[in-house]
Amino acid sequence: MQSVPALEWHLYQQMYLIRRTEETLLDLFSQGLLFGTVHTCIGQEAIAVGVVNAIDKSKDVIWSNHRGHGHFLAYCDNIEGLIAEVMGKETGVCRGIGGSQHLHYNNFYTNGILGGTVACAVGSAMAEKKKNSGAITVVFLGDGAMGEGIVYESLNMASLWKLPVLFVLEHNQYAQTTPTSLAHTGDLSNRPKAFGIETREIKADNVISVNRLAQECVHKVRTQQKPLFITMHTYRFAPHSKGDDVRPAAEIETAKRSDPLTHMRWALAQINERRVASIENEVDMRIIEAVETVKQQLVLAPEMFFAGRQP
Ligand SMILES: Cc1ncc(C[n+]2csc(CCOP(=O)(O)OP(=O)(O)O)c2C)c(N)n1
Ligand SMILES: [Mg+2]
Repeated sequence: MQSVPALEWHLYQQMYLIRRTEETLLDLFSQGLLFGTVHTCIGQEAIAVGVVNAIDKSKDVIWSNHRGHGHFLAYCDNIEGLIAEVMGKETGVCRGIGGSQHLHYNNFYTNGILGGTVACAVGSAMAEKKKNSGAITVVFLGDGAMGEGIVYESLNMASLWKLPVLFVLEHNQYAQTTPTSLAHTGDLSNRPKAFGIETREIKADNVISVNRLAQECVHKVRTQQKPLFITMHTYRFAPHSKGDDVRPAAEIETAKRSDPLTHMRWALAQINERRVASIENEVDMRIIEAVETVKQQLVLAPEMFFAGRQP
């Protein structure tokens, strides 16, 4: 039997875990068990998994955005902490106070203010450089965020001050319901070049290729101590958040033909179907158990929310 490198099994396991967790969150939302809204990265998992597995988790910093569950799970695998956080439970990774868009764990941060996180990433890259920690910063942003002026100020400073930042543009062709073509002129992937930043571009439908490119870029950013910008072409299969989807059904169906999860599953199953099934079964069980555990816990009461937070 042909052998598959351990890394590839791991990448598949993480993509499957992210997909199933996100589907579960949508389910919980429909049952009225989630607070706020939820933005899933269903269809875009190869980016989260490919990039996060290229960094040094012991020191590198990640800034993510409103669509950050996949980045978070690829970083720390904490299903229960995520589900509890989104369900407003005290056992959540931010004690139920942050919610879906404000996740923080070790060197991982998310925030829903488009573009704001890009400036934060440049700041953290500068701090790490001054500390000589050897850490790089990775920031994920969407094509919609490329309409924010602060992104361009950030690109300018990152280049001017030679900061080790890897910008990862998840170009899923839409900002909420607005197609890129109605919001931006020119080619988004070329814009960083105006600031002297090197760029790369990839169709993110194969996690192994994404991971290889990310490894090469992480190495370059770390050793050359300067920024790099990757545009990753992708597509989200689910609505922007919940129910806000006006994209043509045929377009979504066509995009699903490039589903990174289905493709990798097919390839791995040709080699070892039983192992694929066992990986999936284990993940399914972990998610079921996490949901059951979290459901039993108390929702954060208002007085707990504000406890210790008064001036
Ligand atoms: C500064 C700011 N303006 C508007 C919003 C509302 N908003 C949330 S997500 C979103 C669309 C984002 O599109 P994109 O950056 O392409 O990311 P995607 O949702 O496609 O992953 C908008 C407009 C926001 N969060 N922050
Ligand atoms: Mg987008």
